[in-house]
Amino acid sequence: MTISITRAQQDQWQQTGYLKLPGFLTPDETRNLQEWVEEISEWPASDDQWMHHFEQTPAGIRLARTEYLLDFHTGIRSLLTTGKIPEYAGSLIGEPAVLYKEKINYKYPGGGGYAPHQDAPAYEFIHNHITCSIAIDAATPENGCLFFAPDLHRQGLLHLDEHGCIEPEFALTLNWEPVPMQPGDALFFSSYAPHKSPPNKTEQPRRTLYLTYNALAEGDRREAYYADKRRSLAEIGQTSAEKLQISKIGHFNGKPVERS
Ligand SMILES: O=C(O)CCC(=O)C(=O)O
Repeated sequence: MTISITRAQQDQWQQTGYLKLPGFLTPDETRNLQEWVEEISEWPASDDQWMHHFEQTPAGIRLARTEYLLDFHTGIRSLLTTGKIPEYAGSLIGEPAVLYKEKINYKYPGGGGYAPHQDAPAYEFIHNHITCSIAIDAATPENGCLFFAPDLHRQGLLHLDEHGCIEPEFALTLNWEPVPMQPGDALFFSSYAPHKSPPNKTEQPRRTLYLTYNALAEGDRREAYYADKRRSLAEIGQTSAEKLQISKIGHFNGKPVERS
């Protein structure tokens, strides 16, 4: 299959740094993905296979994120590494793309939001990368959909704070636009596109799949990325109890799990 991006889609991508494609997955593909995410969310915690990250919500300890899924789910592996998702990613990058990382953010009721940030500082092994997010549940401003500040993705890294996020004062000056999604919609965005999301203030989950691809010319760096991330989180986890660290940048505003 060869993907062709329309002129209008290219223009929007170039102009804003993100591109929403409604109905990107078929209803069958969407249903399959919803079932797979349900299955994955029931996997037990593991130290050396998939990576579950938990947060404290008003309803108790809930999953905030699961990542490193590829080797443990054949359906997910095929969806992420063959067909339209990597093809679209390659078309937008402008050359063949390879998966760099994959994660599900669950954002269950009461789940934390994300401070204004660009993804690029968290992805140290590559330069040319984009993310495809796919809605598992409807995403709205109330349950924590993404907000973007358009037209800034060609400016490299913006003013960053000590957590690797966009300086809060500077973030307040930006023009943030919500990007609501329906299940099966895709949203591609540049790793330099400033984005943020509020907490989930509703009683329903807002689960989203995030897939990051890099130009194959930069190599397949996924295993190196995850080895480094596991090492780094193990070190941080031992020294910080105040901030819940689920990434190499401190963008997640979820509450650390309260241990009794
Ligand atoms: O899932 C969200 O609400 C935001 C996710 C995000 O920006 C990230 O994981 O870097």
